[in-house]
Amino acid sequence: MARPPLSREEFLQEFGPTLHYAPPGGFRTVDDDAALVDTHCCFCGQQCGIRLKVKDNAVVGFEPRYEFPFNKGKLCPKGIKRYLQGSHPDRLLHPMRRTPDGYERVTWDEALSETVSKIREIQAKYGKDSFAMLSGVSLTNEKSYLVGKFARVALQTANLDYNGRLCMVSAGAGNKKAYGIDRASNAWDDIPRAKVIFAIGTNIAECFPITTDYIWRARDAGARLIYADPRMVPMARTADLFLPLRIGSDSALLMGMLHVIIRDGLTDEAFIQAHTVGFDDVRAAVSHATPEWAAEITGVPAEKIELAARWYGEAETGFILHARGLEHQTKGVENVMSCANLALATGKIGREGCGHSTITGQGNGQGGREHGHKCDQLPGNRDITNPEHRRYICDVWGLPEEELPGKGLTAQEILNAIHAGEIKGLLSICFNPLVSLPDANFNREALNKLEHYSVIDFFLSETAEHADIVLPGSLHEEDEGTSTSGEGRVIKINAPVTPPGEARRDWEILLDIAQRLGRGRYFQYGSTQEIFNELRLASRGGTADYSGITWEKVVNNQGVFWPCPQVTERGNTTMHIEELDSVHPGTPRLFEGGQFYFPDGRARFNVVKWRESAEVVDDEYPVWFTTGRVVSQYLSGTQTRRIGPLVDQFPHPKLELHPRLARQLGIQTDDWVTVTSRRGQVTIQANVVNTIRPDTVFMAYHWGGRQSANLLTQRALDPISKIPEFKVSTCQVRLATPEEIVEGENARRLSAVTEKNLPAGYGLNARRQELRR
Ligand SMILES: Nc1nc2c(c(=O)[nH]1)N[C@H]1C(S)=C(S)[C@@H](COP(=O)(O)OP(=O)(O)OC[C@H]3O[C@@H](n4cnc5c(=O)[nH]c(N)nc54)[C@H](O)[C@@H]3O)O[C@H]1N2
Ligand SMILES: Nc1nc2c(c(=O)[nH]1)N[C@H]1C(S)=C(S)[C@@H](COP(=O)(O)OP(=O)(O)OC[C@H]3O[C@@H](n4cnc5c(=O)[nH]c(N)nc54)[C@H](O)[C@@H]3O)O[C@H]1N2
Ligand code: SF4
Ligand SMILES: [Mo]
Repeated sequence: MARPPLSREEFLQEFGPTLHYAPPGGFRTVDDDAALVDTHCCFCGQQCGIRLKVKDNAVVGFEPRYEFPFNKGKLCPKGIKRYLQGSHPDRLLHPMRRTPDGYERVTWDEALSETVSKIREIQAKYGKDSFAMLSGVSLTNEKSYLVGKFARVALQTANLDYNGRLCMVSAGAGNKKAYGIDRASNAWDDIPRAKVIFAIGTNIAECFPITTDYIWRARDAGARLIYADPRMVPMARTADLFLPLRIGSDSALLMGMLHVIIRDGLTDEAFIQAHTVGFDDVRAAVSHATPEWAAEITGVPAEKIELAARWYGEAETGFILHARGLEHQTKGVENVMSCANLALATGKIGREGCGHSTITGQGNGQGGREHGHKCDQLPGNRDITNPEHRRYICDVWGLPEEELPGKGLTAQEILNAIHAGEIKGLLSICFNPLVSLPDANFNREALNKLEHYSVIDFFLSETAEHADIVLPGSLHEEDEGTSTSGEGRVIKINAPVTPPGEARRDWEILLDIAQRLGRGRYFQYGSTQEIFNELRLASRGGTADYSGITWEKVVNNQGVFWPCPQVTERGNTTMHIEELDSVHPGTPRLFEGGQFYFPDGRARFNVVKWRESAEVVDDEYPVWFTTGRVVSQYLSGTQTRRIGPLVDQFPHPKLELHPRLARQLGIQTDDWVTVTSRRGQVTIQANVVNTIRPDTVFMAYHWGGRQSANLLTQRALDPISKIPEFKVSTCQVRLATPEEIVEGENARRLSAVTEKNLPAGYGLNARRQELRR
């Protein structure tokens, strides 16, 4: 049913991606009387402070926001060009209904009536859980919380999950198992105080550019940098020690390091005794993991593993940083726990200059994983299967407990269930699964089987091309609320402009649907601040306690670090959220004094045993395949592939491979190559570089269609976190045939259209003008 009604060419002409270069009227003309509004970048989890220039209800530029302590005015290429997202010619400006040969403009009433009648029809026929919802954490805390409540209370489905399932869940599960709480252990201010920094599975310079500055400051103060990655990514090129490990071998490397630390007496016995549980089992589990054993598996020389262990173990203070490189694996949770074992064994946590942190990826990847739009979660990082937690949230919501659904399916499992015909309807907001989930051919088949699909977005993403009803939602700068940065700092997002045309704020769309589903009484909010106040109450007593945080406190303090419970001067908690302002200052550094978030206050060592990834190289697929990012593109690219200057920096995906492998295969830079896996194939140009292991190729994943890296990846999931194994699969590589090259060139041609090439008054540009009037 939900098949795209237009050809790729037609979609491109009508909905873009159009490369947008300058605000209407040009950049310079608007300088003088533009208003300046403090807010944050809409992209990654660093959530840099930015000052937007606003004129005539449009964002037309930016200035540095020096006062915000995290980035002190600095921005990366994406932050600098983010303003080109506003007033974009591809912006969806009115609701649409799919017809056999395209889309027709409909009123909000028609669009929402159809969505609601399809929800009712499908649920009556196949049961409540046959209608699923997918959400995303570019949304604010308020909207994340609202979606969690909306799906359970208005849609009444268990099947709600979010795009953080592809991102933060291995770290989340590992953090909870080791420390009892899921947050970066420290404010980033502790990084420059570390004497050794161990970065593993993260391309910091390209993905977290502002964190680079914190690491430089540590190095200026004499810190050593150890870097482990299958690619010599930009920051690794400057490291004191580089460990080019084979993809999927992280836990072996980390076990080898712990073995050396224990063997050489570099553990902190007093810390282990006083503040942890389970060390003996972990010690036993790594007794065989000699550096030679680890070298065999990882391909990193044993002497380097020894040196890394000694540098980390001997330093007075140290910080471990990782991101998706070791988390995007079927062993993601185990890899995170292995890092925690290192930090705990050496007592390098909970004090100045010491920490172990995942680097959160998505804009609100931290806050969005606390307030209940995960399939197994309720607000405050509560557990949807825990009777006490359910009771508390039902009290806050005024919902009879038997009406609260249980645990649902995770993101890829929802697509699997759609493919299997078990889920028939879908509502999505802020997620582009067709580009971002693994095994895109499979997911496309799944979307084609849906009986109904409604989408809330501001651009027509590749997934949205399959929608029956398109509901134009709001950009970051059009909806106010809070977000929680990768540090754990709750910050304020301001909305200097209102949605253009007939587009509406996301939360108002959800409220309208809830009302039409007859559940309006549970959603009586007049503003997002009212939603935040309910979130505070709902989070109270959970591990992610926001009850002591007010918007005012956030603004006055340049952010507040959770946990921040509501306590009065006398130390007691209050009965009602608005009653008293909390005196709690927030918690920039977790675990001070060795206090962890388990009932006995002790951290947990977790035994990890070495095992292989889901797919390993063989005669048929002899090359390791891995995926990730480039600095100028963001996620599935829906947003950044529309910003001209960012596309100019990196217009198309390329296959990174080492000269030795290239020589074997007869490939040179810019040759067209075909990469094949068990799932699919792509034809792109090669980029021969010295900075990657000779047994591995790398492809950035920000593109859709025939340029999508996820045509090749597999749907294997981590058994605990259910994160897909984006970082490890296998492939064949060869020179492309002439026919494949033609297809490859076609895919490029159809990936974007340049604004300048549009005929005057063409398409949405014209429609946009008309709506603005
Ligand atoms: N420019 C840019 N910045 C971003 C984003 C973006 O799309 N673009 N997205 C944001 C988001 S949501 C996220 S999640 C983060 C991601 O941030 P990162 O995780 O830092 O970025 P990735 O490129 O996904 O992968 C990191 C590294 O993992 C390495 N790697 C591959 N396989 C393995 C392995 O088996 N083991 C180890 N140890 N390393 C491996 C890759 O070589 C790569 O350098 O970035 C955030 N920032
Ligand atoms: N092969 C491979 N695949 C990967 C990864 C990888 O490293 N390799 N990384 C994974 C990771 S870490 C991540 S985080 C995912 C990300 O994957 P996705 O979450 O699917 O990517 P986004 O581009 O963020 O898609 C979000 C959609 O939401 C819309 N949107 C953004 N902000 C808002 C908003 O405020 N309101 C509304 N209504 N819509 C909004 C955007 O226009 C876009 O269409 O991709 C994953 N996929
Ligand atoms: S580092 Fe992240 S938050 Fe900062 S400007 Fe770049 S994309 Fe935006
Ligand atoms: Mo992510």
